[in-house]
Amino acid sequence: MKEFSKEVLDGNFQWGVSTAAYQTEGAISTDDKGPSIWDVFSNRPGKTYNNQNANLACDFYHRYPEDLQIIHDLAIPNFRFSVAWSRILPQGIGKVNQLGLDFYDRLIDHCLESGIQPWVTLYHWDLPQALEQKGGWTNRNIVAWFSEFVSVVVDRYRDRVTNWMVINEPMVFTGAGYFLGIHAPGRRGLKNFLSSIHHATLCQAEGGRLIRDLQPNAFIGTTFSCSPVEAATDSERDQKAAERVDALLNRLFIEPCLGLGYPTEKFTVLSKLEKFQQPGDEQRMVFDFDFIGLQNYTREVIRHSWSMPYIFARQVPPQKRNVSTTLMGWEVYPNAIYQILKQFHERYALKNIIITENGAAFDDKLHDNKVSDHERQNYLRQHIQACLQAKAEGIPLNGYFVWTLTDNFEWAEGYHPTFGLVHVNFQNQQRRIKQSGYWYSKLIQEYRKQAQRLNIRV
Ligand code: IFM
Repeated sequence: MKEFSKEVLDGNFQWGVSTAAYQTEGAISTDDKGPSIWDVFSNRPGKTYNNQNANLACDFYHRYPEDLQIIHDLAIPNFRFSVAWSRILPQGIGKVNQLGLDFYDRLIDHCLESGIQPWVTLYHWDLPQALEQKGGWTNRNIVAWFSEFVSVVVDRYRDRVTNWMVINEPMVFTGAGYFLGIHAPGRRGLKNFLSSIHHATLCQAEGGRLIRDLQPNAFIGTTFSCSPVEAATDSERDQKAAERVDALLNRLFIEPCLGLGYPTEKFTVLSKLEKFQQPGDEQRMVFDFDFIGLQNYTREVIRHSWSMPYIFARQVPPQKRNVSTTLMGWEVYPNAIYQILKQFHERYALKNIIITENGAAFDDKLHDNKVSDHERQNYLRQHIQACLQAKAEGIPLNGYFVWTLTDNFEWAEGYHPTFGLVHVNFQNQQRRIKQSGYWYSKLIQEYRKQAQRLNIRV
């Protein structure tokens, strides 16, 4: 991508890279950190790939200066990371851990000293275990617990952090953690799922309101995982199945926050959410975010299936469609990110969208101390092109963040799917910038240069 068209050059476009606390920090009990649900889950036998855990992960807790140096050297201007709730409130509520606050002070200060803007996610799936013992996301008191956490964090860092994201991918942590039981805390069943959905929806909006009150100039967003959903055939049954999956994956969390309520008409099981709703909740679920973070990796092809309870739909796996896939088994389909941007734009007329995650896991090859990862570079190039195409067509896309900086702990999949722009040798924690990292850096520089040439402020 050497030349960018005038329509996409925008001096305020935010290029960045994303990470999350549990996937990188390690130091799970250092400096009085309390256990999180992921510390407990990944240390139980049989829960993750090869029983791997993130007790050490990338040791970001100690090595953040080195990682920030890499971001700085690659001239990536924005860094998204999350705050580990149980580092700051080891029991989830109550006593604040000064050492935990100090860590994020050091991290944020170091970002700013290095010319890197911090983008902070408040909740990226690592609930304090002490709160899980009280019911976790299934307990409505989570709204008060989460509010306490948000207030402590925002109050502490509002003088240095402007960009906040309230919750990361609520559909994934409620679906995988409270319905399928394949993520922490490993709960299953419709009741756990629906209650956690409703409470996450309330927290999403309440978190936004709290930040707004504490920091009127904050730039507040929240993030959603999303994929365009296609029916495998034209049959009415497959079309309806695809609509149910779309309601679940792409509509469930954004619509209540826009004041549209839950998308029950397309997926009637969701009407059971009423059971957890109290008078006034419709209004409590609404918040006018400054931006919506979309996180896309692939598309879904869906057919009707009687064997899947409630949803009566099943994915047609990419492996059966003879298409290329990543190490996660996800189809490589760059048009997906364009389609999903268009879908969100056409449905909701959002004022500001940022791609807060996009990236791919491939089997990287290390030769002569170099990591040549052409597949990732191609993947990123095609996806960025698709994003810029959407922007050129008038979709208010104002940023793009690669998932992720360093190879890290990919939840239940452990360390084998490597998504990083930077390779990590997990034996000795040595970092090596991959080809894709250098390529991404060049792309950002080229974009900025061209924007400057047009006298667009950068
Ligand atoms: O690693 C995850 C991240 O934590 C949330 N979004 C998707 C990524 C890749 O699976």
